[in-house]
Amino acid sequence: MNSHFDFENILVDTKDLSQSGVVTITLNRPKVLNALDTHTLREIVAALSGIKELSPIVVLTGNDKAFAAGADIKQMLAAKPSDQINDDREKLWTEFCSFPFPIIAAVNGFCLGGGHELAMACDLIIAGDNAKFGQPEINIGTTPGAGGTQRFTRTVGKAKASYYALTGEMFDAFAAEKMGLVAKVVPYRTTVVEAKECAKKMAQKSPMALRLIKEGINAAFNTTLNEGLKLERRNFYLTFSMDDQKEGMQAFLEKRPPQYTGQ
Ligand code: DAK
Repeated sequence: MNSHFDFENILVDTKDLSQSGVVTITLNRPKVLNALDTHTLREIVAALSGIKELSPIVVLTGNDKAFAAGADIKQMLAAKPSDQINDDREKLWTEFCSFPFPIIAAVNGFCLGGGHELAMACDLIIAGDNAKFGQPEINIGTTPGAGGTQRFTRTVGKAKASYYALTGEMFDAFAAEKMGLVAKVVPYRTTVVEAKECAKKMAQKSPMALRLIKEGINAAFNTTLNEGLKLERRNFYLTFSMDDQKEGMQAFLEKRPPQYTGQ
């Protein structure tokens, strides 16, 4: 493996990249339930930046006990507002969210606070049946800071987001599925396998089309309906300048699998 993929707090597995177009990033701070300190976020963003040119589909996961139990409370305890403002976490979150290709969160165990926010910042969540979600910041005298009042509310609606963010109660994978927060619940031993299968399916599609769809879906969170529809239409028109659109439609008519080049 290339040396720039050697990190302290994450494992980056690129062995499936050339065959199936999938990279797996595993959060690896098991002693603190994968608490997300700034260094870990920096490593995730560096890993994404290192693979971006290869148009990969990314699976982001943790271990059986925790996807991530939130931002690192030890790191935050003594912080002043100025430390928070000057910290580059905000920039790192923005960079994470602007990764152009799909990121699938494969979530087992605790997925709390910043961990939940990180999973929601992915394109979709596949949850193991042992997953526990929540925004417990209220239990430690603070508030969510990376989407726990925003993405969460837009995804599950005001009543559920208010209930969970204001009580700090956790909810399980099946409740999360019912609320539309997770795409699928699977036996926890198979979560990463299922996420990789889903990633492999995506990796067979046109990377540019995937990118445009991701952009469109994210726009549904950020813009008015009319603005979003305009962007969607422009992206649709744009595909007609792509070899991949010609190839996809040609292959359909010739009853053969398409061979996309990403052009
Ligand atoms: N940070 C640091 N250490 C943590 C941790 C965390 N979030 N969560 C767990 N740990 C550590 C524990 O301190 C313990 O360490 P030792 O005592 O062994 O040294 C070890 O992990 C195992 O945890 P427990 O002994 O507590 O394990 P249990 O199974 O008994 O309980 C638990 C598991 C997940 C229920 C519990 O650990 C827990 O409640 N953890 C804290 C969850 C939490 O409050 N998370 C929210 C943190 S605040 C922002 C971006 C993001 C954020 C804010 C701003 N910007 C971009 C501005 C996010 C904020 C947050 O996430």
